[in-house]
Amino acid sequence: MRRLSAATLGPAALPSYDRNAKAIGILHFGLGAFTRAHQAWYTDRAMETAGGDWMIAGVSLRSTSVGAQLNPQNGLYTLAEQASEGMSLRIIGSIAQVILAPEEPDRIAALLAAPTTHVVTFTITEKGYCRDSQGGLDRAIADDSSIYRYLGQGLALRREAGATGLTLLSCDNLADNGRQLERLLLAYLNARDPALAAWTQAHCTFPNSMVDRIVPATTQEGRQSVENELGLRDEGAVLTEPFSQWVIEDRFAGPRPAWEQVGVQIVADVTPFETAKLRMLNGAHSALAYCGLQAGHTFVHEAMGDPALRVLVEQLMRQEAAPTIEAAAGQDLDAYADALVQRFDNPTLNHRLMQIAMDGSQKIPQRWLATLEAAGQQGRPCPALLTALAAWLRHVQGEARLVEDPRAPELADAWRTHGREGIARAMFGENGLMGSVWQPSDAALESLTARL
Ligand code: CS2
Repeated sequence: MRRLSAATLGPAALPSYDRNAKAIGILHFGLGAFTRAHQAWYTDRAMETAGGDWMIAGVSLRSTSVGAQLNPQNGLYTLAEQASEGMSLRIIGSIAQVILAPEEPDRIAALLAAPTTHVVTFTITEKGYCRDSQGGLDRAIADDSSIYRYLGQGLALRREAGATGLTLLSCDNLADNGRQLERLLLAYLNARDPALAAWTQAHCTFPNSMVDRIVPATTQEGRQSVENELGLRDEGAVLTEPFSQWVIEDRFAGPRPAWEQVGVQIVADVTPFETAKLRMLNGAHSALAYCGLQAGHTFVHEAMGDPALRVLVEQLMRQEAAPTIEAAAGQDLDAYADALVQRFDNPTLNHRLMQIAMDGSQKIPQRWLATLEAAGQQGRPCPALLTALAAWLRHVQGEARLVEDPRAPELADAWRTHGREGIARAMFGENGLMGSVWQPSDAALESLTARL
């Protein structure tokens, strides 16, 4: 089968804008499947609708596979939306090229300094921010090969060139993601070049944003089904659900794509959307992952088909998480929970629980612990969340090869040292390994221990 590329794709299927005539306006760090189904899709449609020089240069921080998938295809790939009624395809043209960071740091710095670059976006996952358990910058990790190093080099060059500031837009599932990026980057720069930190603070902005689209890792089977429809081999194909949402705080340092014309909400305050998404969608996802795997399920929709887990997820979203969220005007949390149940039920996505179970230590503070803390302050117990937390603790106690988590060795050690009776306190009590987001009562710790 011939490979998808600008040459093999018929003109009718190519994006309507002239890709070669457009400059790169966005540098993206962490070009995985999610970006291809989300930010790149919005930007593709924004260029089609309103024009502008908003091609994306995607940086792959470690993996060589994304470049191997997309560069031979001139950055083109298929986005397939899957619903029970079938699959619909769109060719996305907004990615110009993929750069492998360790091989071409100077190219990244040059793009960060280029006057045509205005926006830098990030999907580097929770652990990519190199936070310690108290949320501060973990310098030992950050010094090594983190985004901060690349940003530091690029911003220094940009300041020298006298260019305008950049919008640095985090698209990761962290509470207050923009402010966290700002705080961590400034901590990194301040330790090396305080004048550059001051320049960055004065000229760059860090909007908060909420991103949402369920994007399972692409499988061979998925690629094959796209190939069958497209008539071309597409190594970069991504399959996703029809739903998508992007809410961005209106805090840009300079020009940006006309994202608002293609469904992006640009708002004064992202917090209620971000909190609802993290505590309800992601919170439910992580509960399904650990409880579902332990009940022998493989996919999200299978776990949702398990009556006991369905009740657990409903309870977690509606009775435990929702009451901790101050909804924005017009935001209906009950309807949101209804829609989430439907999305989780999608039988065509085959979203693996194992994919969600990864990096739990980085995810559960904003997904569960913040809810537990807020509910605790309101005097409400959270039995569903405690059940989920117990499932996570059992998960990290389990076979090491199944636990993908940057803190896995530390967590396994804690189990060895403290055992079943002491693990809850060692993790969540005063000076616990998981930091201070949740300050549990003795009763909550006992209730958690009883579930182990
Ligand atoms: C998931 C998310 O893997 C995970 O941890 O909870 O990637 C989730 O699918 C997205 O945030 C949905 O927008």
